[in-house]
Amino acid sequence: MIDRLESIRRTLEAHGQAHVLAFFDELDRSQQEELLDQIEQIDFEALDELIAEYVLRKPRIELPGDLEPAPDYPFDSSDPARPYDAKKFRGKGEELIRGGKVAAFTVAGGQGTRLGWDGPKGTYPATVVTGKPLFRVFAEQIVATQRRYGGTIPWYIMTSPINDAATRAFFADNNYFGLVRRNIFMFPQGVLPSIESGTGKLLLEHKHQIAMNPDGHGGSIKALSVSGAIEDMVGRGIKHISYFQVDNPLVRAVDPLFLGLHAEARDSSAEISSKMVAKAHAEEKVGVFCRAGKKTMVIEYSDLPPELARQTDERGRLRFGAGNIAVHAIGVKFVQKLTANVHHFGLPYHRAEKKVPYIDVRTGKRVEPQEPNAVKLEAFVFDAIPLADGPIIYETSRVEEFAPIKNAKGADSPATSHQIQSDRNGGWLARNGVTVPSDGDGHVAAMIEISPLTALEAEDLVKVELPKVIAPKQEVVL
Ligand code: UD2
Repeated sequence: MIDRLESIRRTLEAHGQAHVLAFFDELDRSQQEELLDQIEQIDFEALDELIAEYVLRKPRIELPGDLEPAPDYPFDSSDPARPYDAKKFRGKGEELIRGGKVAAFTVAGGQGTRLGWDGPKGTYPATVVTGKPLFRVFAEQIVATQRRYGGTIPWYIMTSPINDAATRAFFADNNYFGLVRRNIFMFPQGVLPSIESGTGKLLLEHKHQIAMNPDGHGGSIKALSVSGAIEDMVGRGIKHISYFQVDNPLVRAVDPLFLGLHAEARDSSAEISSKMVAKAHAEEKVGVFCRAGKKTMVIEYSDLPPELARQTDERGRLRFGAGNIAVHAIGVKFVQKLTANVHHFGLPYHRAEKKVPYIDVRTGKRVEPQEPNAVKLEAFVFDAIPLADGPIIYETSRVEEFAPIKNAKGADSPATSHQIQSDRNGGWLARNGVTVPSDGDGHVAAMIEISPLTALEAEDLVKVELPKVIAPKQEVVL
């Protein structure tokens, strides 16, 4: 222990971080071990570079001068702007699913602080009437898709060290939602220390613990590799990964048309493809797909100058209006390419200034900062797009597929998500001849929930016994 402590102390001193041992002598044996283990996990050489590049200075986001909107495959495949054979591509996607070539992948490592939910976000009760948790909604989609096409869709779930145990327990308590246990592969993402702004110092969250944060959903690329998930996929013959975030109960977890376009479209390298929806308004907080020269990229909402965000085209639509809903199809080979050199993981980091509580090393007292005091570094998965040869973008319909739950109140809250879920489900019923009440603003005035086990899309309701009329405010579960 003494030798180990001395060697760690020397490393810390060499990097100006020895203060994290300030309370070492007060700790009990297991806490001392925990702290030393944590310190040994940190790559201080790499951290010094990150601190110099992202914490002690703010890297300026240089927007390319030749920024243009990125082209996409429109939702309406007969749109004269870019017609395509949707039936053919859907068939290709179905073949891939049937042949066991597709895996589902949920990134569920985020901290969910904005929602104020004390537990992994995937355990949040998301549906309109029965309050089904997000994880169950995705599981039911996977079960239903497997039933329809045959073939197995293994499900990979990225957790974080903070919510990994709770996520595993939730799945076990729920009997894996009817899925086969060995087809679910969970792994925690990486973490990085949260760094004090201005000083570049590590912060102690507790006397025996350094403050750390998950390394962003972009960390999923590296985590897929180091966790062995990619190796597992290769062993199963998986070629494509259907990537989605844990916060969207309307996401089409495995979409045959999108996967078919990704794998087979002429301009797609099948490396990474993305879904987009038209932005609801100029200020909506989603990144937008852009192109500069030959590169396609997402410019995050906070980096897009307001004058560009507000520009309109000749049809009066937002020019930079292709909103990123964080749904991607990713080639297994592409992940292998990006992670071939584990020491040089290619995605850049983004800095976010946050309030991080810490123990003051001079007084030993806990400080709850009122203003942001620290920088958290995160990688974003969409930064992989410019690294791909032929990334494509496919437009989907907002009401069909995008109802995220991010905040407790206001935009992207349970209330807005419930309304969109009822709107989508009411639309499906109306298309099948049911009279559905409307509130006069174009929204459905009832609470309608449809399980993926009943229908994955509107057409599936043809075989279901449906009510003729739904009354205003009625609760319907199908
Ligand atoms: C993200 C996108 C935004 C838009 C929006 C659509 C970024 C930076 N912005 O906004 O452009 O596409 O989603 O809904 O991505 N996560 C992890 N590990 C982490 C961090 C996040 O697994 O370390 C997961 C998290 O559990 C969630 C998702 O990534 O499923 C979204 O993360 P977020 O809440 O940080 O991104 P958000 O909503 O600001």
